[in-house]
Amino acid sequence: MAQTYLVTGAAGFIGSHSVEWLLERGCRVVGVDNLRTGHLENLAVARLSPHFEWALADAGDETTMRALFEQHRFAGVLHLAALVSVPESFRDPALNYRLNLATADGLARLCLEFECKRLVFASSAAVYGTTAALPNRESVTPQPQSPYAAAKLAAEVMLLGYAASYGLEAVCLRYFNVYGPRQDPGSPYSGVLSIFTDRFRRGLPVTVYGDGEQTRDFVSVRDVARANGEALLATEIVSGRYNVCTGRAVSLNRVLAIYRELFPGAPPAEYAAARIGDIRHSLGDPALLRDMLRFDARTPFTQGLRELALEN
Ligand code: UD2
Repeated sequence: MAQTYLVTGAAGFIGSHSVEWLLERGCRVVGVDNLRTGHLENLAVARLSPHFEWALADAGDETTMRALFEQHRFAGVLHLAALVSVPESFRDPALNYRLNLATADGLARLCLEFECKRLVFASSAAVYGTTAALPNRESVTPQPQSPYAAAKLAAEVMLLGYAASYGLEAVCLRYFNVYGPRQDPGSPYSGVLSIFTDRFRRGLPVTVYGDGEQTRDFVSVRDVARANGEALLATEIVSGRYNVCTGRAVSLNRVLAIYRELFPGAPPAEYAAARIGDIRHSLGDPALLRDMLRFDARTPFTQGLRELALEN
C-alpha cells in the first residue's frame, strides 16, 4: 500500500503545490493547516483526491498531532507551517518562537516517538543575513538579521541535533525567493513577484524600491515542490541544510522588462526610496542539493513568470 506523509502548512502557497506533487506520485497525504495564512481554496485540486486527508489544526497542537501520528504511522513529515512574515516576527517575537521554532521541535519529537524516520523542514535563505560572499553556500556561518531568520536557524540546529543524537533524517531546505501561482499579494511585504503580477494584471503601476538593480535568486514554486517531494521520498539522503535556488541572479529591472513584454500597455513603474534593511543581492549556490538529490531548479525564469502572469 502507498505510504502516508504528513504535510504541515498544506493550505499555504508552497504547501499546496507540494501536496499536489506527492499525490501525483501516488503517495497518501495528510494535510494540516490552521488557515492562519493558508487558504483552503489552495487545496481545491488536492481535496478531489481519495488519497488526501484534510485536517484543520495547528501543527503545534500536540494533542491533535499525536492523534494523527498514532492513526497514520507517517513515512515522513514535510513541515512547512510557519509564521511567514519577517516584519511580523519583529512585532511578535513570542509568536515567532512558537510557530517557527517550538512547533518544529515538537514535530521532530513526535517523529522520534512514532519512528517516523524523515523530516523535511522549510528553512529560508534569510538565515544567511548579511554574509558577504555570494553565492551563499551552506558552509558559511549564518548571520540572521530578524527573529524570523533566527528561529529558522535555531530549528535547523535542533533538527540536526536530533539527527546526530537519534538518527532522525532531517533535511533543512533553505528556500530562496519562491514565486508562482497562489502566492498571496496581500501585504506590501509579500513576495515582489506576487505584488507585481497582481498590479500588472489590474493595470496599476508597480513601485520599485531603490534603483531596481537589486537582484534575487527567484525559484519557481513548482521546482520547490519537487525539491520537497524528492527530499521526502529519496531512498538515500544525508541530513543537513541545503539551498533550494537556481544559482542565477535576476534584477528587478530585468523582471520589469519581462512584464513589459507581457503587458505592453502597462503604466510605467514608479521608483521610490530603497527599503530600510533591504538586501542588495541574494544568490544561492545550488551545488549541494544537486549532489545529494540530483535536483536542479529547471523552470526558466521567463517561462515561470509568463505562466504566473498569464494564468487564469
Ligand atoms: C524577504 C524575506 C524573505 C521572504 C521574501 C518574500 C528577508 C531577509 N527576507 O526577502 O524571507 O519572506 O521577502 O518572498 O527579509 N520590492 C519592490 N517593490 C515591491 C515589493 C518589493 O521593489 O512592491 C523589492 C524589495 O525592496 C526587494 C525586492 O523587491 O529589494 C525583493 O523583495 P521581496 O520582499 O520579494 O523579497 P526579499 O528578498 O526582500
